[in-house]
Amino acid sequence: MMQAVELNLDGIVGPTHNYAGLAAGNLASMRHRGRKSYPRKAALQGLDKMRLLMELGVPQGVLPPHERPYLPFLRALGFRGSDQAIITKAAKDNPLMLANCSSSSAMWAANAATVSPSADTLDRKVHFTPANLLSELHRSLEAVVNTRILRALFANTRYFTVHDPLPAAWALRDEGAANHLRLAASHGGKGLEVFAFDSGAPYQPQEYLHRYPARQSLGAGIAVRHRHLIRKDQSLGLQRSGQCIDAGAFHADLVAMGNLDVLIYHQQAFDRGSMAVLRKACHRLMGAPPRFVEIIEDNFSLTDAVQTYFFNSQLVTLSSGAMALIAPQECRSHPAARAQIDLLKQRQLFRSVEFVDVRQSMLNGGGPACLRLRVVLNTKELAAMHQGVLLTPQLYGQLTQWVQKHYRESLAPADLADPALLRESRKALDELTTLLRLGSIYDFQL
Ligand code: SUG
Repeated sequence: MMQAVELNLDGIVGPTHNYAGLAAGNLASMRHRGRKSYPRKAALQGLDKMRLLMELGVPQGVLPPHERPYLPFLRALGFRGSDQAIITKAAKDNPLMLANCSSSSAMWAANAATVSPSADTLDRKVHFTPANLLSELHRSLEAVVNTRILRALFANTRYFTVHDPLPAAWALRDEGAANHLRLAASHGGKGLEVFAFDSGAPYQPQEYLHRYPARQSLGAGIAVRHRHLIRKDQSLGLQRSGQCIDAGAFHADLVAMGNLDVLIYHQQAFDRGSMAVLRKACHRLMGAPPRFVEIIEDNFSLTDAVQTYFFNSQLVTLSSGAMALIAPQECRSHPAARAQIDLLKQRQLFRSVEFVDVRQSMLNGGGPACLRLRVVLNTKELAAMHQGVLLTPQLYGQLTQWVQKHYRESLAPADLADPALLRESRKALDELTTLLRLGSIYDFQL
């Protein structure tokens, strides 16, 4: 068995970070609609979290933001003329569509793709399926560029396969790693890949049963398992409860967190029968009982979970082998969340706790774990990927300077109508691709 590590790739917050309230079923996004945003602060908060991980010895990398506003989308809707004319016209005639193509939502990298490490796949390659993100219009625009970026980062076909996103069909709607868990005795060992899904029957649109959209289909998990060549005994589907969706937990990573043999989940997160099957399957695969912790509603309610994003903490393995919990600062001052953290620490599920301030992202419903894509890589694979995105103290310094130079301090919803924002963003992103040695990845560069 090869030594492997978990690389965390965080999405850099984009220059157009704003609160347009676009995500149905995401309570924070809906609640903060129309608020003034602080793109510079948001990007620096994200970079500081990455630096913390790097300093803790966890391999850390970055994913570049996407080009926003995304003019190819507005052109596809029939807008004609110069870029400037299109933005002015869209702001007047269809501000909702302008908002949709101006969101910086690609920052939530946990939704960028589903990743299967080589220890789980029959051809021993690392497989990626970029998510089609079909449930929310603004997010569906990310799939094409995510595919391009992942292909630039993981270009070596000897080690990596970056698939196309699943066909853009409702029955195959896919939100990536936010609904994917991997349990294993070690990163390099065989893992059990768990595909959480929201609807009931395989290809039936049962989302109408819920108040909010059910964003992950069962069909997506089945297809990803097949295309990633995951061994039969190494995968499992896990149905999420409708209660979660209605309480505003729109992804599995808002009600469960896992790392290696540890899984901490809310009592109402999943179907009970499936949890028993999962526990057995883990035990069989690892040869020892996994460490599962169920947090019961009476001690910590689903409402608390959605309010604090406790389950959206990052549970990571440090170089010492011990685990650390990277929790949103909102948990520090919340008595019930704090009590859970103290209890779990006492039970030695992790050795240390770090609270991070990602408030700007949280106001749009994205906590620490939403901002990162986990990629388990062995030594050879890590060396074979594009090195320019791996965070070093030097790159951290360059990126903070780059943000200071290009990002606006604040953005009000009306500012999306300003064509200068497009010019500023393109200039920033163009410089970023040079900084990260990425070549041309944006439409405006092609
Ligand atoms: O898809 N918010 C994101 C938050 C994603 C959180 N990710 C995970 N749980 N892994 C979403 O709901 C709000 C965007 C806006 O209005 O611009 C938004 O898209």
